[in-house]
Amino acid sequence: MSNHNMTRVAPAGTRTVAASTRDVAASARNVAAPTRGERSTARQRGFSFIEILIVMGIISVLVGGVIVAINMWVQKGPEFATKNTITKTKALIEDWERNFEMLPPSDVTKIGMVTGSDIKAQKPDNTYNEGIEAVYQALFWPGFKSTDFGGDELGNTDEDELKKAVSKAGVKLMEIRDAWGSPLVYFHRDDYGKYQEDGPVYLNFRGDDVRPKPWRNEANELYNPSSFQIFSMGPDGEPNTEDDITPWSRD
Ligand SMILES: [Ca+2]
Ligand SMILES: [Ca+2]
Ligand SMILES: [Ca+2]
Repeated sequence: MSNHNMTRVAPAGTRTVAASTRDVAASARNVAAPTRGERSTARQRGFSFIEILIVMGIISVLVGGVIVAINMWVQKGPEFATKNTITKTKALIEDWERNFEMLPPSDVTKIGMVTGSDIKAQKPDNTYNEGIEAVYQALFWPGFKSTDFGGDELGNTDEDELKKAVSKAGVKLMEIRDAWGSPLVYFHRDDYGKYQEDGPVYLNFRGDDVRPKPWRNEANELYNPSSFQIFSMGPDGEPNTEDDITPWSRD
């Protein structure tokens, strides 16, 4: 085909296209104009209803998910945090034992003797929370790797302090605590016997005196007889009850 032929054909095609576009536009006006309002109203109604259903469905799924998440956080959050703190502290105590070939004593005045250092802590002003206070001091003792605890993991329910710091733990006799604010309980194996009848005095998050005892199983056998026990008094702040959190299974 020559160029001449193409230029002659083109206007005819353009006219045809233009004509058919006019036809379509005209028929669109004829057909669409009277019914557009009705159709869009009907469509709006239909979509609104379906949209409401979909949105309600999405909202109920989201709300349900959020409620489940909040419930899990409220119920499991503190428990989870407490388990983590116990697991971490237990591992540090085990490292401490490997390092000094002794477990941390439950008496802060004995740490110097156990570690073979000349440092001797004075006798604390009170006997509250002494096991876990001694652990905290021991974990910062010279010769042991540095230890980190988050602010939420520490408390001082009995607000006591040493007159002079003996370690990087500082003067305050801090306790490693659970997520409800009670000190964790620590028993060196040597404590099991003496605390079987009368446990040491701990001050829980409510400010109540409680007397935790070494945990025993249903057969009345001590857990961890040759090492130590560390546990949380749980949400009720009462030791040796069902809600206590122990790093060993009590099933
Ligand atoms: Ca104390
Ligand atoms: Ca204290
Ligand atoms: Ca409890």
